[in-house]
Amino acid sequence: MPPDPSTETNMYELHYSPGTASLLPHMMLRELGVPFILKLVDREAGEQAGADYLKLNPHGRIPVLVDDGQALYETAAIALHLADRHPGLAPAVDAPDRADYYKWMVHLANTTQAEFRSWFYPHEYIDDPAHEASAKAAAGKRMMANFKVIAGQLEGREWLLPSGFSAADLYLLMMVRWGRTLPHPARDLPVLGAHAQRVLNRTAVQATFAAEGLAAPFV
Ligand SMILES: N[C@@H](CCC(=O)N[C@@H](CS)C(=O)NCC(=O)O)C(=O)O
Repeated sequence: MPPDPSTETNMYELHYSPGTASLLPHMMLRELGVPFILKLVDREAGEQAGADYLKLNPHGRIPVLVDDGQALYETAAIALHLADRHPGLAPAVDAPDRADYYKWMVHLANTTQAEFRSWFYPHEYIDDPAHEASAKAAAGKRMMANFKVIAGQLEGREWLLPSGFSAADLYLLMMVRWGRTLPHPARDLPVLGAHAQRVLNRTAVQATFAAEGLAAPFV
């Protein structure tokens, strides 16, 4: 549980919406055990496009992390920042795994998560609405191919990095969770299903899902 806000100063403020990309920084904050406040962005009411939220993120997207008055957006940037500020979720800068850690964080952000934008919001990628179903189908195929490659890389390992659990595993869980909506759900690749379960077994992850009111099946 986050500490009592009334007793803390300079606390992180995470602007979130349940199950969205804010899930990664939310899980990280709980894993790291640092104080934070959650601020719900009401997507039903379009709050992410409202004047107040646009002051935090002019792109109108979730999440935003406010750190000591500075608003930071982009999920991966927030994740890298938190992992740098607090030990426990990333290899040290000079550790052998550090380059691999960058690779995973950037791949999951720049390819896997970015592809999901085209799966969940296909209309943004086409001019003619008649092509929406086709754009979505193509996105689904790219996603499933991406997950197959990731599963191959994870084969025989407990976590993405040889040195152990990291923020990249939390990122992958969020991707596999979103991938439950694909024609072939990501969790059905046995390596990914087993990895997701290992991450879901973590106390901080369970606390995050409970706090966001996310119901089973989680992936
Ligand atoms: N690249 C951005 C993408 C964030 C993003 O697409 N967030 C979605 C929720 S998962 C969102 O805010 N959707 C609402 C909208 O686009 O209006 C990031 O990683 O922070």
